Amino acid sequence: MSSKNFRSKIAIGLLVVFAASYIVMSLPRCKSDSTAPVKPPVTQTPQPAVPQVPTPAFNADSAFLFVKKQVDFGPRVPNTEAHRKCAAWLAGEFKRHGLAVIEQKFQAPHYKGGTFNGINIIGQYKPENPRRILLAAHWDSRFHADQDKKDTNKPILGADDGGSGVGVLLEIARLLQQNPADIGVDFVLFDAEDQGNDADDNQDHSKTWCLGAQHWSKNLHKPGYMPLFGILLDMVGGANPRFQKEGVSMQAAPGIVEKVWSTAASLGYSNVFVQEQGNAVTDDHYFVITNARIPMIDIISRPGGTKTGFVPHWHTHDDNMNAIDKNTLRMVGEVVTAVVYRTNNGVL
Ligand code: AHN
Ligand code: ZN
Repeated sequence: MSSKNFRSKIAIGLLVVFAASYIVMSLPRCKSDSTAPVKPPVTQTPQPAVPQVPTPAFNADSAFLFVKKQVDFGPRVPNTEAHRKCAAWLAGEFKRHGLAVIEQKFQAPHYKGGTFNGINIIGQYKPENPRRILLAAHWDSRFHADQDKKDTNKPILGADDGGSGVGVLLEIARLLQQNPADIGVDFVLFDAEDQGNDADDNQDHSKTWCLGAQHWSKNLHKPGYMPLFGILLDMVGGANPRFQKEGVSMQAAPGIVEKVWSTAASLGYSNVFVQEQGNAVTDDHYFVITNARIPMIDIISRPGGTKTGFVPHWHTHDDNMNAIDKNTLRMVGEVVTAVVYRTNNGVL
Protein backbone atom coordinates (compact mmCIF):
# COMPACT_ATOMS: atom_id res chain seq x y z
CA MET A 1 0.00 0.00 0.00
CA SER A 2 1.34 3.43 -1.06
CA SER A 3 1.77 6.10 1.61
CA LYS A 4 -0.76 8.32 -0.22
CA ASN A 5 -3.33 5.55 -0.20
CA PHE A 6 -2.67 4.96 3.52
CA ARG A 7 -3.13 8.67 4.39
CA SER A 8 -6.48 8.87 2.53
CA LYS A 9 -7.70 5.83 4.41
CA ILE A 10 -6.86 7.54 7.71
CA ALA A 11 -8.64 10.71 6.54
CA ILE A 12 -11.76 8.74 5.68
CA GLY A 13 -11.57 6.95 9.02
CA LEU A 14 -11.32 10.23 10.96
CA LEU A 15 -14.21 11.66 8.95
CA VAL A 16 -16.39 8.66 9.88
CA VAL A 17 -15.50 9.06 13.56
CA PHE A 18 -16.27 12.81 13.56
CA ALA A 19 -19.52 12.32 11.67
CA ALA A 20 -20.64 9.57 14.03
CA SER A 21 -19.88 11.62 17.13
CA TYR A 22 -21.69 14.64 15.62
CA ILE A 23 -24.81 12.51 15.08
CA VAL A 24 -24.67 11.12 18.65
CA MET A 25 -24.18 14.59 20.19
CA SER A 26 -27.07 16.07 18.25
CA LEU A 27 -29.53 13.39 19.38
CA PRO A 28 -32.26 14.75 21.68
CA ARG A 29 -31.34 14.25 25.34
CA CYS A 30 -32.66 15.18 28.75
CA LYS A 31 -31.51 18.54 29.99
CA SER A 32 -30.96 17.17 33.46
CA ASP A 33 -28.71 14.43 32.12
CA SER A 34 -25.94 16.83 31.28
CA THR A 35 -25.93 18.45 34.74
CA ALA A 36 -26.83 15.46 36.95
CA PRO A 37 -24.06 14.19 39.22
CA VAL A 38 -22.66 10.82 38.34
CA LYS A 39 -24.92 8.24 39.95
CA PRO A 40 -23.35 5.20 41.58
CA PRO A 41 -24.12 1.94 39.83
CA VAL A 42 -27.40 0.42 40.92
CA THR A 43 -26.77 -2.27 43.52
CA GLN A 44 -29.25 -4.76 44.98
CA THR A 45 -31.05 -3.52 48.11
CA PRO A 46 -29.49 -5.42 51.02
CA GLN A 47 -31.80 -8.01 52.51
CA PRO A 48 -32.76 -7.28 56.16
CA ALA A 49 -30.91 -9.68 58.47
CA VAL A 50 -34.10 -10.42 60.39
CA PRO A 51 -37.79 -10.10 59.55
CA GLN A 52 -39.15 -6.62 60.21
CA VAL A 53 -41.96 -6.74 62.78
CA PRO A 54 -43.79 -3.50 63.64
CA THR A 55 -43.93 -2.64 67.36
CA PRO A 56 -47.34 -3.77 68.65
CA ALA A 57 -49.54 -1.49 70.76
CA PHE A 58 -48.92 -1.85 74.50
CA ASN A 59 -52.22 -2.30 76.34
CA ALA A 60 -52.05 -0.39 79.65
CA ASP A 61 -55.46 -1.71 80.78
CA SER A 62 -54.11 -5.23 80.46
CA ALA A 63 -50.91 -4.30 82.35
CA PHE A 64 -53.01 -2.63 85.08
CA LEU A 65 -55.05 -5.83 85.54
CA PHE A 66 -51.81 -7.84 85.79
CA VAL A 67 -50.74 -5.51 88.65
CA LYS A 68 -54.12 -5.76 90.37
CA LYS A 69 -54.14 -9.54 90.16
CA GLN A 70 -50.82 -9.70 92.07
CA VAL A 71 -52.00 -7.21 94.71
CA ASP A 72 -55.24 -9.20 95.19
CA PHE A 73 -53.14 -12.07 96.59
CA GLY A 74 -52.10 -9.73 99.44
CA PRO A 75 -48.49 -8.93 100.42
CA ARG A 76 -46.12 -11.32 98.59
CA VAL A 77 -43.68 -11.92 101.43
CA PRO A 78 -41.65 -15.15 101.20
CA ASN A 79 -42.91 -18.09 103.32
CA THR A 80 -46.54 -16.89 103.17
CA GLU A 81 -49.59 -18.37 101.46
CA ALA A 82 -50.06 -15.25 99.28
CA HIS A 83 -46.45 -15.60 98.10
CA ARG A 84 -46.92 -19.27 97.16
CA LYS A 85 -50.22 -18.59 95.38
CA CYS A 86 -48.84 -15.64 93.44
CA ALA A 87 -45.77 -17.65 92.36
CA ALA A 88 -48.03 -20.35 90.93
CA TRP A 89 -50.16 -17.74 89.16
CA LEU A 90 -47.11 -15.98 87.65
CA ALA A 91 -45.66 -19.25 86.34
CA GLY A 92 -49.11 -20.10 84.93
CA GLU A 93 -49.37 -16.73 83.17
CA PHE A 94 -45.98 -17.19 81.52
CA LYS A 95 -47.05 -20.68 80.37
CA ARG A 96 -50.38 -19.31 79.10
CA HIS A 97 -48.38 -16.84 76.99
CA GLY A 98 -46.41 -19.69 75.46
CA LEU A 99 -43.16 -19.22 77.39
CA ALA A 100 -40.86 -22.00 78.61
CA VAL A 101 -40.90 -21.61 82.39
CA ILE A 102 -38.21 -22.36 84.94
CA GLU A 103 -39.06 -22.05 88.63
CA GLN A 104 -35.71 -21.54 90.31
CA LYS A 105 -36.08 -22.30 94.01
CA PHE A 106 -33.50 -21.17 96.52
CA GLN A 107 -33.09 -20.62 100.24
CA ALA A 108 -31.61 -17.52 101.80
CA PRO A 109 -31.37 -16.31 105.38
CA HIS A 110 -33.42 -13.28 106.41
CA TYR A 111 -31.49 -10.74 108.47
CA LYS A 112 -34.25 -10.81 111.09
CA GLY A 113 -33.72 -14.55 111.48
CA GLY A 114 -35.10 -17.63 109.79
CA THR A 115 -34.77 -18.80 106.22
CA PHE A 116 -36.67 -17.58 103.17
CA ASN A 117 -37.91 -20.13 100.67
CA GLY A 118 -37.47 -18.04 97.56
CA ILE A 119 -38.40 -18.66 93.94
CA ASN A 120 -37.17 -16.82 90.87
CA ILE A 121 -39.65 -17.24 88.03
CA ILE A 122 -38.13 -17.32 84.55
CA GLY A 123 -40.22 -17.20 81.37
CA GLN A 124 -38.29 -17.83 78.15
CA TYR A 125 -39.56 -16.64 74.77
CA LYS A 126 -37.88 -18.62 71.94
CA PRO A 127 -35.34 -20.25 74.30
CA GLU A 128 -33.30 -21.64 71.36
CA ASN A 129 -32.59 -18.21 69.83
CA PRO A 130 -29.01 -17.06 70.63
CA ARG A 131 -29.93 -13.35 70.23
CA ARG A 132 -31.70 -12.51 73.47
CA ILE A 133 -32.86 -9.66 75.69
CA LEU A 134 -33.23 -9.95 79.46
CA LEU A 135 -36.23 -8.16 81.04
CA ALA A 136 -36.59 -8.28 84.82
CA ALA A 137 -38.47 -7.02 87.87
CA HIS A 138 -38.88 -8.23 91.43
CA TRP A 139 -42.17 -9.89 92.34
CA ASP A 140 -41.97 -10.00 96.15
CA SER A 141 -43.32 -7.21 98.36
CA ARG A 142 -41.73 -5.78 101.50
CA PHE A 143 -42.28 -7.50 104.87
CA HIS A 144 -42.73 -4.22 106.75
CA ALA A 145 -43.77 -0.62 106.05
CA ASP A 146 -40.69 0.93 107.63
CA GLN A 147 -41.24 4.27 105.85
CA ASP A 148 -44.83 4.63 107.07
CA LYS A 149 -46.07 6.42 110.20
CA LYS A 150 -48.42 3.64 111.26
CA ASP A 151 -48.47 -0.15 111.10
CA THR A 152 -44.76 -0.12 110.35
CA ASN A 153 -44.48 -3.79 111.34
CA LYS A 154 -47.07 -4.92 108.79
CA PRO A 155 -46.20 -6.02 105.22
CA ILE A 156 -47.05 -3.80 102.23
CA LEU A 157 -49.07 -4.58 99.13
CA GLY A 158 -46.29 -3.34 96.85
CA ALA A 159 -48.55 -2.43 93.91
CA ASP A 160 -45.81 -0.17 92.56
CA ASP A 161 -42.77 -1.60 94.37
CA GLY A 162 -42.71 -4.94 92.67
CA GLY A 163 -46.16 -5.23 91.11
CA SER A 164 -45.83 -2.52 88.43
CA GLY A 165 -42.69 -3.90 86.78
CA VAL A 166 -44.12 -7.43 86.74
CA GLY A 167 -47.39 -6.12 85.25
CA VAL A 168 -45.55 -4.41 82.39
CA LEU A 169 -43.50 -7.55 81.72
CA LEU A 170 -46.55 -9.84 81.66
CA GLU A 171 -48.15 -7.55 79.07
CA ILE A 172 -45.00 -7.67 76.91
CA ALA A 173 -45.04 -11.48 77.17
CA ARG A 174 -48.65 -11.42 75.94
CA LEU A 175 -47.69 -9.12 73.03
CA LEU A 176 -44.82 -11.40 71.96
CA GLN A 177 -47.18 -14.34 71.67
CA GLN A 178 -49.58 -12.26 69.54
CA ASN A 179 -46.85 -10.59 67.46
CA PRO A 180 -43.97 -13.05 66.99
CA ALA A 181 -40.49 -11.55 66.83
CA ASP A 182 -37.28 -13.25 65.74
CA ILE A 183 -35.46 -12.49 68.97
CA GLY A 184 -35.35 -14.37 72.26
CA VAL A 185 -36.57 -12.69 75.43
CA ASP A 186 -36.05 -13.90 79.01
CA PHE A 187 -38.45 -12.57 81.61
CA VAL A 188 -36.84 -12.99 85.02
CA LEU A 189 -38.98 -12.23 88.08
CA PHE A 190 -36.65 -11.99 91.05
CA ASP A 191 -37.79 -12.98 94.51
CA ALA A 192 -36.72 -11.56 97.90
CA GLU A 193 -35.47 -8.24 96.53
CA ASP A 194 -37.24 -6.13 99.10
CA GLN A 195 -36.68 -7.88 102.45
CA GLY A 196 -33.47 -6.01 103.33
CA ASN A 197 -32.32 -3.95 106.29
CA ASP A 198 -32.89 -0.23 105.82
CA ALA A 199 -32.16 0.74 109.43
CA ASP A 200 -28.39 0.77 109.20
CA ASP A 201 -26.94 3.04 106.53
CA ASN A 202 -23.50 1.53 107.00
CA GLN A 203 -24.64 -2.02 106.31
CA ASP A 204 -23.41 -3.94 103.32
CA HIS A 205 -26.46 -3.91 101.03
CA SER A 206 -25.37 -7.15 99.42
CA LYS A 207 -26.05 -8.97 102.70
CA THR A 208 -29.79 -8.38 103.01
CA TRP A 209 -31.26 -7.03 99.73
CA CYS A 210 -31.82 -8.55 96.28
CA LEU A 211 -31.47 -12.14 97.51
CA GLY A 212 -33.14 -13.67 94.43
CA ALA A 213 -30.99 -11.68 92.00
CA GLN A 214 -27.91 -12.68 93.96
CA HIS A 215 -28.85 -16.35 93.69
CA TRP A 216 -29.76 -16.19 89.97
CA SER A 217 -26.67 -14.21 88.99
CA LYS A 218 -24.48 -16.92 90.58
CA ASN A 219 -26.68 -19.81 89.33
CA LEU A 220 -27.76 -18.81 85.82
CA HIS A 221 -30.73 -20.80 84.48
CA LYS A 222 -28.51 -21.70 81.51
CA PRO A 223 -24.72 -22.05 81.91
CA GLY A 224 -22.91 -19.21 80.11
CA TYR A 225 -26.16 -17.29 79.60
CA MET A 226 -25.39 -13.93 77.98
CA PRO A 227 -28.13 -11.75 76.48
CA LEU A 228 -27.40 -8.67 74.34
CA PHE A 229 -28.45 -6.56 77.34
CA GLY A 230 -30.83 -6.46 80.28
CA ILE A 231 -33.46 -4.00 81.51
CA LEU A 232 -34.76 -3.97 85.08
CA LEU A 233 -38.08 -2.28 85.92
CA ASP A 234 -38.59 -0.96 89.45
CA MET A 235 -41.45 1.30 90.54
CA VAL A 236 -42.69 2.06 87.04
CA GLY A 237 -46.37 2.60 87.92
CA GLY A 238 -46.62 5.72 90.09
CA ALA A 239 -48.08 9.08 89.06
CA ASN A 240 -45.74 11.88 87.89
CA PRO A 241 -42.77 9.61 87.21
CA ARG A 242 -39.23 10.80 86.59
CA PHE A 243 -36.74 8.35 85.13
CA GLN A 244 -33.24 9.67 85.54
CA LYS A 245 -30.21 7.87 84.13
CA GLU A 246 -29.47 5.78 87.21
CA GLY A 247 -25.85 5.72 88.43
CA VAL A 248 -25.01 1.99 88.31
CA SER A 249 -26.61 1.71 84.85
CA MET A 250 -24.51 4.63 83.56
CA GLN A 251 -21.37 3.08 84.99
CA ALA A 252 -21.99 -0.41 83.59
CA ALA A 253 -23.98 0.09 80.39
CA PRO A 254 -24.16 3.72 79.20
CA GLY A 255 -24.90 2.56 75.63
CA ILE A 256 -28.01 0.70 76.76
CA VAL A 257 -29.18 3.73 78.74
CA GLU A 258 -28.73 5.79 75.56
CA LYS A 259 -30.67 3.20 73.50
CA VAL A 260 -33.61 3.24 75.91
CA TRP A 261 -33.68 7.00 76.56
CA SER A 262 -33.47 7.81 72.82
CA THR A 263 -36.29 5.34 72.17
CA ALA A 264 -38.33 7.14 74.85
CA ALA A 265 -37.55 10.49 73.19
CA SER A 266 -38.65 9.12 69.80
CA LEU A 267 -42.02 8.27 71.39
CA GLY A 268 -42.35 11.78 72.88
CA TYR A 269 -41.42 10.89 76.47
CA SER A 270 -38.28 12.96 76.98
CA ASN A 271 -40.07 14.89 79.74
CA VAL A 272 -40.33 11.63 81.73
CA PHE A 273 -37.14 9.85 80.63
CA VAL A 274 -35.11 12.92 81.47
CA GLN A 275 -31.56 13.85 80.49
CA GLU A 276 -30.36 13.83 84.09
CA GLN A 277 -27.81 11.67 85.82
CA GLY A 278 -29.36 10.04 88.90
CA ASN A 279 -27.78 8.56 92.01
CA ALA A 280 -26.73 4.92 92.13
CA VAL A 281 -29.35 2.49 93.44
CA THR A 282 -28.40 -0.91 94.87
CA ASP A 283 -31.02 -2.82 92.95
CA ASP A 284 -31.21 -6.29 91.33
CA HIS A 285 -29.26 -5.09 88.27
CA TYR A 286 -26.20 -4.35 90.46
CA PHE A 287 -25.80 -8.07 91.24
CA VAL A 288 -26.55 -9.16 87.67
CA ILE A 289 -23.81 -6.80 86.47
CA THR A 290 -21.20 -7.71 89.09
CA ASN A 291 -21.80 -11.49 89.33
CA ALA A 292 -22.97 -12.44 85.82
CA ARG A 293 -21.20 -9.58 83.92
CA ILE A 294 -24.40 -8.91 81.97
CA PRO A 295 -24.81 -5.27 80.85
CA MET A 296 -28.03 -4.23 82.54
CA ILE A 297 -29.82 -0.99 83.32
CA ASP A 298 -32.49 -0.01 85.83
CA ILE A 299 -35.58 2.02 84.94
CA ILE A 300 -36.62 3.35 88.36
CA SER A 301 -38.78 6.37 89.13
CA ARG A 302 -37.19 8.92 91.45
CA PRO A 303 -39.48 11.93 91.18
CA GLY A 304 -37.80 13.76 94.05
CA GLY A 305 -39.60 15.78 96.69
CA THR A 306 -38.95 13.02 99.25
CA LYS A 307 -36.01 12.46 101.57
CA THR A 308 -35.08 9.28 99.75
CA GLY A 309 -35.78 10.58 96.24
CA PHE A 310 -37.95 7.50 95.75
CA VAL A 311 -41.71 7.72 95.14
CA PRO A 312 -43.75 9.15 98.07
CA HIS A 313 -45.50 5.79 98.69
CA TRP A 314 -42.17 3.93 98.88
CA HIS A 315 -42.26 1.25 101.62
CA THR A 316 -45.54 2.58 103.02
CA HIS A 317 -49.09 1.22 103.02
CA ASP A 318 -49.96 3.82 100.39
CA ASP A 319 -48.23 1.55 97.88
CA ASN A 320 -51.58 0.05 96.87
CA MET A 321 -53.63 0.13 93.65
CA ASN A 322 -54.45 3.81 94.23
CA ALA A 323 -50.76 4.56 93.64
CA ILE A 324 -50.89 3.07 90.16
CA ASP A 325 -51.25 5.41 87.19
CA LYS A 326 -52.08 3.58 83.95
CA ASN A 327 -50.40 6.33 81.98
CA THR A 328 -47.05 5.58 83.61
CA LEU A 329 -47.44 1.84 82.90
CA ARG A 330 -48.25 2.74 79.29
CA MET A 331 -45.21 4.98 78.76
CA VAL A 332 -42.77 2.48 80.24
CA GLY A 333 -44.49 -0.39 78.45
CA GLU A 334 -44.35 1.38 75.09
CA VAL A 335 -40.66 2.22 75.52
CA VAL A 336 -39.57 -1.31 76.50
CA THR A 337 -41.77 -2.90 73.81
CA ALA A 338 -40.26 -0.58 71.19
CA VAL A 339 -36.73 -1.44 72.39
CA VAL A 340 -37.48 -5.17 71.99
CA TYR A 341 -39.04 -4.92 68.50
CA ARG A 342 -36.56 -2.33 67.20
CA THR A 343 -33.70 -4.52 68.39
CA ASN A 344 -35.39 -7.44 66.62
CA ASN A 345 -35.53 -5.34 63.45
CA GLY A 346 -31.87 -4.41 63.71
CA VAL A 347 -32.64 -0.69 63.94
CA LEU A 348 -31.45 -0.30 67.54
C1 AHN B 1 -32.44 0.62 98.64
O1 AHN B 1 -31.85 1.55 98.18
C2 AHN B 1 -32.36 0.23 100.05
N1 AHN B 1 -33.18 -0.16 97.88
C3 AHN B 1 -33.33 0.13 96.49
C4 AHN B 1 -33.89 -1.02 95.84
C5 AHN B 1 -35.33 -1.10 96.00
C6 AHN B 1 -36.03 -1.32 97.13
N2 AHN B 1 -36.18 -1.01 95.03
C7 AHN B 1 -37.37 -1.16 95.52
N3 AHN B 1 -37.30 -1.35 96.79
ZN1 ZN C 1 -38.82 -1.68 97.88
